[in-house]
Amino acid sequence: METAPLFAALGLTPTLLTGGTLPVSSPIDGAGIARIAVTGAAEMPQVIARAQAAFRQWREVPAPRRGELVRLLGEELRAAKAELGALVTLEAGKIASEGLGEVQEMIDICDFAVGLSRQLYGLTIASERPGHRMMETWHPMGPCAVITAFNFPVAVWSWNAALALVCGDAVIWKPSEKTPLTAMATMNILARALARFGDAPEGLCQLVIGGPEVGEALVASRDVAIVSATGSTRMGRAVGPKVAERFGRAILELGGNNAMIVAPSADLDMAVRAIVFSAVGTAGQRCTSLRRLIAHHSIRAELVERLVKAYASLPIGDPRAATTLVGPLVDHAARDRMLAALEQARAEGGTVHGGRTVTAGVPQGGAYVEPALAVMPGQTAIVREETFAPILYVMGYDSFDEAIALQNDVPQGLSSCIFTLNLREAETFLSATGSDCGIANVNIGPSGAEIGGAFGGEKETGGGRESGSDAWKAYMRRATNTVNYSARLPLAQGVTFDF
Ligand code: UN1
Repeated sequence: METAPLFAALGLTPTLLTGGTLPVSSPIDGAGIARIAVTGAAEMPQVIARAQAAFRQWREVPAPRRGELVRLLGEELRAAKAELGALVTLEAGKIASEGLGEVQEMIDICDFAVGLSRQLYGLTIASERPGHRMMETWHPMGPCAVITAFNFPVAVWSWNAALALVCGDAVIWKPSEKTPLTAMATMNILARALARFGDAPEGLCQLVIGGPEVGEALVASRDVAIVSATGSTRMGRAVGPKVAERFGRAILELGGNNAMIVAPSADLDMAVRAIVFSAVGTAGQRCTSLRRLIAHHSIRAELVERLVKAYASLPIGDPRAATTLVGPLVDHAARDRMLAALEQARAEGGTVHGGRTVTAGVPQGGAYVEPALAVMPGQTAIVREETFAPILYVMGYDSFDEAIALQNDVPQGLSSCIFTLNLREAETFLSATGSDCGIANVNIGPSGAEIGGAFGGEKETGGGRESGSDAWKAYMRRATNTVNYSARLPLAQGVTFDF
């Protein structure tokens, strides 16, 4: 799709795209595509006050009616899927099918949230006192800040916003400075839904674009009840303690270092397909990307051979071309970090296949690389780090216990998987003594999760959960209610207090 009609279709007018101070470029060729205005730190108190005012109105709207807004958003996203997907490709460099997949993920969470808007259930609880009833009710919590990363520039906002909106919260979105255009386009799509909805409060969903000072204003404000932040562990270390200091609620989705164990019984054809998609897809720039392969010694050499062959056949290039499977890294700094990590892997005794810069047959100006396999002597220092690039470290194991120990012996705890046809291994991997991650899979890769499950992980991944299952509870406050419908006032725990 041509850039000018694409921008026009998404309401990105020349006025919005020029004259600002933030340069936006495409990873495809590094060329500048816009200069947009940023939100000043001085504007943040007003933004937050508007969100508070909107929240106070929105919390009184019945939840199923709030769901209607999200239903309309899902409809508008369906109508704009091709254009928004193409913009994700242009601005984040994802291949076309993954750009569209990201928008589909938005549509899916909208559908989920619409149903949820009639299911914000609390429990009733047996009281120990006669003539008493206990129950839980869930109430809107307050404005929710959503801080998102470049690699899922729109879907992660939607996981948070769709839930927050049905839960009765206002939303303030701070996208990555690398991907503001997809955020602006999403807000235009949301504006269509808001117009059809009719009477949503002004300021219900706001967008703020800018650097750390904008994020810091959200993190520091007592009027921002929830801060949902996706990004690096370093970012989370800055955000988490500040939100905790004011007893705000943080939902953190930080770094991953996701592994696959391949057991001797594994279906290797399936494992190879899963490995290549999860290690190479999105050019290794998903937080769920496969980064560590823990293969049984009896099959490791064969697996590496098959992977080296498969990697050599992968079309690398312009992500807009239908045949491309590996697009560019987000920028040249990301490529430098990848090359430095491979250098360190070699220094730590690794043998690297691939991993070279690609300049032939790709658009000039982009950061294109061959995906790399690094066969390591063990879980060395570099293997324990998350490098946001298509590097797959390969290690061997003898005993199943050793494989589990390797899987868990990293600081991060997002996603994990095992390929095995052995029931004992599969179930042990999923058990209390198995994977310590928030996501643990059998015979599928660690990435590409559906929205129906709770998404997030443990340890340095931050502990937050977004998206499906009961993740909505993080966007509401819980009240425990005890109602006495008797004519007496008994005390719990048998306490007497007669006077
Ligand atoms: C992310 O990389 O921040 O499971 C999110 C997946 C996608 C989401 C990734 N559904 O890979």
